Amino acid sequence: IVWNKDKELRERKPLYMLKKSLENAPPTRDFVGALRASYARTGLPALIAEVKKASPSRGVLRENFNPVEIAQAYEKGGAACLSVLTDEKYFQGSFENLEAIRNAGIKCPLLCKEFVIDAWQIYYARVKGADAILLIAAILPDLDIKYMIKICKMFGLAALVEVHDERELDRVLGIDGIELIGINNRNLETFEVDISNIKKLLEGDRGEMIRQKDIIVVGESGLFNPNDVSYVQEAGVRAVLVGESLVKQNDPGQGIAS
Ligand code: IGP
Repeated sequence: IVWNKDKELRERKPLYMLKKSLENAPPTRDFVGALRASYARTGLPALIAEVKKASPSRGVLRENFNPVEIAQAYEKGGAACLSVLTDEKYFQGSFENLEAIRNAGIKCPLLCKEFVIDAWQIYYARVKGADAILLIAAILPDLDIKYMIKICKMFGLAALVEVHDERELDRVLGIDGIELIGINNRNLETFEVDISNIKKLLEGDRGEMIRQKDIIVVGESGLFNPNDVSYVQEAGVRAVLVGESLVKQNDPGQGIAS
């Protein structure tokens, strides 16, 4: 897969045109704080519940897909934060979904789940009501990650920096100011999912360094039941990102307790 963003980037407004919208954007909410508070309260990994219609590996996950209803169900069910897919090509998401969820008065902070390759996308996510954005180490050089983290700080946005292997994790651990690291169990090239990936990456010195820096690790993908969640918690995870297993339930909020 090539994470092709040509269409969006071609249609983008220049930054100076976004400036007015930026002034009117809703205030950001504390994404990292919400994760910490939930973990402190429950002693269980904080849940980031994902509003996801489809994926390249699984196809359409839910037929009657109403993003606002799903977000409301997640909030009611006890999610700490939400993740909203905005990529259209592979996930059938949209920035309109993000905006609609933000405007529906959802209090959970929102992660904009996008393949960010250009700083413009961060400004745009902010305009559409995001409280956090995703930065994928596999598609961004270190310099871009550093630069984008600065932009996020300027806006009060959190950055979830995603890694899949040791090499990416080591790169990211060398960058200052990172508060959230996502470890993806899914290989974005082969789509294979292996939840022991988190354990492998957090063993030894890397796990120690993460604890010292008080970075929150988010366990991402392929988590389906309480056993999976305890397994990654034991490995050192303080938050989890769950999409498929929740979105497929009749009532997506009901799934959270179980
Ligand atoms: C959710 P799952 O297996 O619970 O539906 O996974 C989330 O981790 C996954 O959607 C994801 C993702 C990504 C999607 C993780 N990293 C990067 C798009 C881009």
